[in-house]
Amino acid sequence: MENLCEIDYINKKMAKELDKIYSVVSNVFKNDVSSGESLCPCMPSLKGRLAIDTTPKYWSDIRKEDFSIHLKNGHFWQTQCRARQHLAIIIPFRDRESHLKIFLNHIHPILQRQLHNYGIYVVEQANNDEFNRGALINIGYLEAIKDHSDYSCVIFHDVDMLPEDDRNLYNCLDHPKHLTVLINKSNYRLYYRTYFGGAGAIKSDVFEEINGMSNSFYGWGGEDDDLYNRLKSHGYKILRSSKVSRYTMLNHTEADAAPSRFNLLRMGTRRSKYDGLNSLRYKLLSTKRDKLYTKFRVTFKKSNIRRTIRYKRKSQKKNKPQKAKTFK
Ligand code: NGS
Repeated sequence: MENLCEIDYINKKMAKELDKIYSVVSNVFKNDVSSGESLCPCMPSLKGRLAIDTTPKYWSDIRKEDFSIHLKNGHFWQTQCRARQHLAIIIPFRDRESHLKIFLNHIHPILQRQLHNYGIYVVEQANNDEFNRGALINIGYLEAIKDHSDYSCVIFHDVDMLPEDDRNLYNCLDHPKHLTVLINKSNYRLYYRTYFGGAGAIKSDVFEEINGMSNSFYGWGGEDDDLYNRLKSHGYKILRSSKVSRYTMLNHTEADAAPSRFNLLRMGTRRSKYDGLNSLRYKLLSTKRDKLYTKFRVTFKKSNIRRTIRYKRKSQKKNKPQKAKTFK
């Protein structure tokens, strides 16, 4: 029996009702979190709407904050109660150190208040090709489970997205959950019905079942839509909280959209069996263990990924999905 919370802000009606009883419930649970053996409550004591601090930060100041005290390598283990889930938070990354500081300063206290066990993994693309968000998330997942095999929930998270409300629970349910539903940049409206970008939570076994994300999307756009299509084709629906899933997006220059993305999307679900976790070839250049995060610096070759895909397509019928390889 998994430790999933039945309560969540999944639909508007429920959110309304929960909002009404929120203050009462949080006070009740505040007194209930005492024994190290008891399961953490689904609705821990939370703050609700948060102030968003986007001012530039120094690493040394962040490390002095209260939330840093019990962090090691970006990992936090609950001591007050038994956490329901163990989250691997995966951040695809390149050249955004100022955002990373603001993000970590903001997210750590939220995850700790939500009573999770978690590890934060920053996955940095070292090769100079266009950014490949899907491959980085896949690599982050594979390296995270090597680090700790008991991660039950994968959270992929763009570094520029700051949650505005800590009742937006970072946990996995049976179906994948989209976290970044309402973003300031879009005037707090959902971009489109099938949007699954920004940040989301997928159970680890579901992420493996769909073979992770596609490794083929270089440059901006489409890889999140492809993930949505993969999940749909495996019979999953995307859950969204209303009202509390609000985000501030940090400013940055917009990348050029990749012209190839529509073609890749069209063939996406057919390709998914041999383009994903099982076709990754990458090299782990270094692992940095910081108090606030673990960073994997990785490189992969465009041609390698493409060649693997072509090869797999020819031999698809004969071969079962293979384990990911690192190249030397
Ligand atoms: C869609 C992109 C998604 C992207 C979304 C929001 O058009 O990858 O916009 O982008 N899909 C395609 O291009 C096929 S945002 O405005 O947040 O940068 O996530």
